[in-house]
Amino acid sequence: MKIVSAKFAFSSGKLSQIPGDGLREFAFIGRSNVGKSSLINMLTGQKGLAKVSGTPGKTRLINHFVVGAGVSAWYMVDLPGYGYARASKSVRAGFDRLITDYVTKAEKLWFLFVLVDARHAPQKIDMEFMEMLGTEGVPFGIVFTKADKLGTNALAANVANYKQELLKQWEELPPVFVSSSENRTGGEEIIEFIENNLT
Ligand SMILES: Nc1nc2c(ncn2[C@@H]2O[C@H](COP(=O)(O)OP(=O)(O)O)[C@@H](O)[C@H]2O)c(=O)[nH]1
Ligand SMILES: [Mg+2]
Repeated sequence: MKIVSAKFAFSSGKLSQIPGDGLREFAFIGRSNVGKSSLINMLTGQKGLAKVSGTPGKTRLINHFVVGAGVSAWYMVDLPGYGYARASKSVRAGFDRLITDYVTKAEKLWFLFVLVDARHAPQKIDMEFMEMLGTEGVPFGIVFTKADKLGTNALAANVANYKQELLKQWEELPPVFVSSSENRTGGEEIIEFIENNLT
């Protein structure tokens, strides 16, 4: 399946600004610069849909993009990056209020893709974030981004190592995807996964 139509719908600075129109939301999150906007652009086949930026973490908005039309439409949601400035300790696990509000309270959040850079060993902040998702019962998967930056063997080794680390904390592995926006790979599996979760 290919996404045939995707367009910007609205930006929200607060959870209450998100209109409750009943469409399912598939959201993307990760550290700033992990390649979130690039992935959204690749998935939708629109280069300029989400802004790809060299100066991360400036806007703290949730951006909704509507995919398709009518009853089968759904939202692709671009969440602000985490980890560029830790929020106050009072906020759950130290994550930004907008992010925790969205992931814990958005009624139509159907699935959350957590992006991690394929080159790195598991980072504390990502582990903490996934732990919070587990505690809150948010369904999520992991997307290893920038796969083009590694050779085949190094990529496989990193992904295997990451899974091993996860299994120290989790009984079961979440769905795992590997992508490169540079080489335009891995998108089909993500879209197919979403498709399978629409009905
Ligand atoms: N080599 C490579 N670079 C990427 C890839 N995805 C994103 N980038 C680069 O990483 C930087 C941050 O990307 P962006 O999509 O803005 O990340 P975001 O902050 O998570 O939205 C940009 O310079 C992108 O060109 C990828 O798959 N491969
Ligand atoms: Mg971005």
